[in-house]
Amino acid sequence: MKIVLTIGGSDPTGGAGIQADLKTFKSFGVYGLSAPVSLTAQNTEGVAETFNPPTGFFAKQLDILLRDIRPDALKTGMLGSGDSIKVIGEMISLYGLKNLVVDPVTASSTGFPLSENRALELMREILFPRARVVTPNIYEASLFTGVQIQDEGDMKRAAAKFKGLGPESVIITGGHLEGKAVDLLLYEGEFLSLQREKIEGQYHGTGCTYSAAITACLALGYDVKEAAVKANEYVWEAIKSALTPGKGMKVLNM
Ligand code: PXL
Repeated sequence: MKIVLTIGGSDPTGGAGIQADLKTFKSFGVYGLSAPVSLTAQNTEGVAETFNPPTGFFAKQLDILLRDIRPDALKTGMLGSGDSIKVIGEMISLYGLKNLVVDPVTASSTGFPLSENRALELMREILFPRARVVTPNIYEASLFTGVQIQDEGDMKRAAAKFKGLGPESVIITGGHLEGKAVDLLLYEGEFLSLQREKIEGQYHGTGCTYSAAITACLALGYDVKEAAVKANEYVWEAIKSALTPGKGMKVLNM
């Protein structure tokens, strides 16, 4: 069985973060490892507080794990502090990890900040150049490229600029676009746009689930284009049958 690692935040609702990633890995038939780098106190109405355990302990978690098990692919999500990113960079080099998917999480769906500013700088410096794929949503893509995104043309411009930050390929997820939902892939110099009818509503954890699906597919040996198609399909189906377990946002059914 292929093995996949997620490094990210813990979300007690199970809708986002490493919990959502593990469920997605299970759906794709890969074995999931998880290293929580940050803890959140949240429910479906929003994030109340976050706590980053000491960086030394995070480093220990990864080192002890990777000494024993080698993942076929890995993803990063919410990283909280900049120091954790330095650790991830070191571990990737030390253990020669391949198939890195970076979901450049900056804030929760309700706008609560999930990464300090220094972390954004270090994502740029350390993670993007090592990534096989980056999977920003339109807000994250705007933040890292300076391109305001309103339509598919803007997404293409932002993807081209993001490619300049070093990743092998870029997928901008466009579930938050007005009108229609478009995922825009820039892979081997070509754009591919995956369009869906927009399903209205606030869904928690779509970005985490999408990037986890991409990671699982890379571990399974699909190329980035095939992975994008499969992840788009998976998230679409999970949104269509979303659940409302609490008083706030819906969560994906998986
Ligand atoms: O969707 C981004 C995200 C990632 N990771 C964790 C989260 C959230 C959003 O709330 O809680 C742990």
